[in-house]
Amino acid sequence: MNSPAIKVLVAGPAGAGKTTFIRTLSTTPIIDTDVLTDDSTVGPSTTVALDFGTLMHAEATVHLFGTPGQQRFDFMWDILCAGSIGLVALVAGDRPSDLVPARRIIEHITSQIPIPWVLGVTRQDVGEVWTPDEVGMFFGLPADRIAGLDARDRTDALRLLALLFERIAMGDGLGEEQLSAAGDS
Ligand SMILES: Nc1nc2c(ncn2[C@@H]2O[C@H](COP(=O)(O)OP(=O)(O)OP(=O)(O)O)[C@@H](O)[C@H]2O)c(=O)[nH]1
Ligand SMILES: [Mg+2]
Repeated sequence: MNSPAIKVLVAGPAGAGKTTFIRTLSTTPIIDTDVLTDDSTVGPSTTVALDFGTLMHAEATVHLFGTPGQQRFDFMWDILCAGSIGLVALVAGDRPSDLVPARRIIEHITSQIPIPWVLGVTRQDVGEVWTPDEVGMFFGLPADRIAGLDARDRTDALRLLALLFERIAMGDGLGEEQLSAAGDS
């Protein structure tokens, strides 16, 4: 018998590391829809539709769906969030200007589907970055819902995913109300 599949969404601003995170975690070749870009704020490539990867967690197959970060593809967020049981939101720790857009994306998704979510602060391996604690303060998030990571590092990525599974196991239905309580700066 096939193991049950669960769907986890990975979202965040362009260049946050979503495709990288899925590539790092997936034990099957990922499907990505990246195209080359010369937009220096993003990366060498940007996702135009979705990313898809899989891994096993406990007895379940986890389907990781990555969203495009660019606002012009935001119609994909609603399509991709259907049926998800949790959200990994990512934001680059060296891009403080992405914090507000990241919050908007989380609000958008959790208002469509009130799923548990955790936040990963990527690029912890580069020099000047905001720490998870600092970003946690901005979002009003407790330490057990946020982690710093290098999205290319499997141990880091698994640690963040484990935080999400803890929230899911706790039956968290938390969402936008928690965010909106977190100071609307
Ligand atoms: N050093 C470092 N580089 C990272 C990290 N995460 C992602 N990158 C790099 O940052 C660039 C952008 O990463 P992507 O995974 O494509 O970002 P994305 O969130 O999928 O971006 P969009 O598809 O445009 O929304 C790539 O060159 C990655 O290798 C990280 O934690 N550390
Ligand atoms: Mg991408």
